Amino acid sequence: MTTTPEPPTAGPAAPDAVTSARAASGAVQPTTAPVPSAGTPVRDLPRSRVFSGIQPSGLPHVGNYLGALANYIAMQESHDAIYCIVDYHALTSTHDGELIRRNTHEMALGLLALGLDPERAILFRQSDRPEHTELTWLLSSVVPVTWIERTPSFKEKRRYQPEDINHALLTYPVLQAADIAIYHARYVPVGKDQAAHLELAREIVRAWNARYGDYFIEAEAVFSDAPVVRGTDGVNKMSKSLGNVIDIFAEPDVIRRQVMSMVTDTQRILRTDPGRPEVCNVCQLHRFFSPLEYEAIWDGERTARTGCVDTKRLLADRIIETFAGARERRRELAERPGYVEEVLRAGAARLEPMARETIAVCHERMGLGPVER
Ligand code: AQP
Repeated sequence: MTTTPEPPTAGPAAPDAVTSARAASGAVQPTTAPVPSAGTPVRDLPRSRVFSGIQPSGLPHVGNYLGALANYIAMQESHDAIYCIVDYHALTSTHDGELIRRNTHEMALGLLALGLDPERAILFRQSDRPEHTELTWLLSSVVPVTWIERTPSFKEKRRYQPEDINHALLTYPVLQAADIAIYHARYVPVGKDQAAHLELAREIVRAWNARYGDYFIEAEAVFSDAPVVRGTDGVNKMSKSLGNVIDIFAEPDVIRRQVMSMVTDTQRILRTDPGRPEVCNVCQLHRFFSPLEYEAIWDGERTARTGCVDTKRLLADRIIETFAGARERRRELAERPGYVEEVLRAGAARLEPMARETIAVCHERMGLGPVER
């Protein structure tokens, strides 16, 4: 068995300052109000590469932000960070080309507005680096079909889109493994819903390494303090496809409406009934959007001094205030023609040498034709 070579480096190094998610988020969002204290403190993680991808399936919501994006932004300060708009993945559910194009643009704009800094992190569009699909094929040759048939997301999609169980949907986790492996990333900031995929990605590279010699890193998931954010229904994961989201970039009155529709503690029927902040999703979100006073808010609920409507109004104000700067920045960036496209293309160009090198090593080990480096 051969030893693992040092992975090639990506773009300029991030600054040395290693900070907590909260501090880093605040530091890179000069135009925003205080940012929620979501995010795993990353100061103890050794400096190495981070990769994560987000689907261009609409605008980011509070679940995406607290579960993953806050950590994207924090980790760009302390790691070599690579973030990707995964448009190849979106093809598994969206078959409208114009929509994918528009959503890719919108998602990139959103990430940049939230504080993702192209000087510190690489942001790119997955389909601009077609080596991802080649590596998917190469990895798929070591993946037993039973591994991917049992992934929870595949079973879920079978339920939610039974009329469209396409082959790409089945292969999705192998593409995800390739996305991470191609850049030799060690950490992957994601929400808990991605835990099974991450575990599978580790198994896939382990199987490849066992057959062809150690090369790929088994990447670790990094979860935030809010690994599963529940939606406005109070039960399910906040999710665009379930329509239970609180948007980040919507107009304030839309955000207010979404928050006011939230299901709270279902056992609190009368205004005078004591509430249970531990189960109330509105109270839980106050932990992140009212970090300095959530205990007082919870106390008000427990003693029925405050009603659910007041607590929701306050949460809506806090969410609107938290993202006001990002909303403004998004408007400014949207007025710069070509800016987003420029960032995405430059990101993909910086990654080309690393992606080609990985494919070249795989070709050598797997007995395929030589690849020009
Ligand atoms: N509710 C959530 N709580 C915590 N983390 C979440 N993430 C998504 N929803 C939550 C994390 O956000 C990142 C991007 O996710 P994605 O690209 O898979 O986005 P998504 O799954 O498209 O988000 P939705 O709203 O759930 O979309 P649909 O309904 O289309 O599937 C990931 O790291 C994810 O874990």
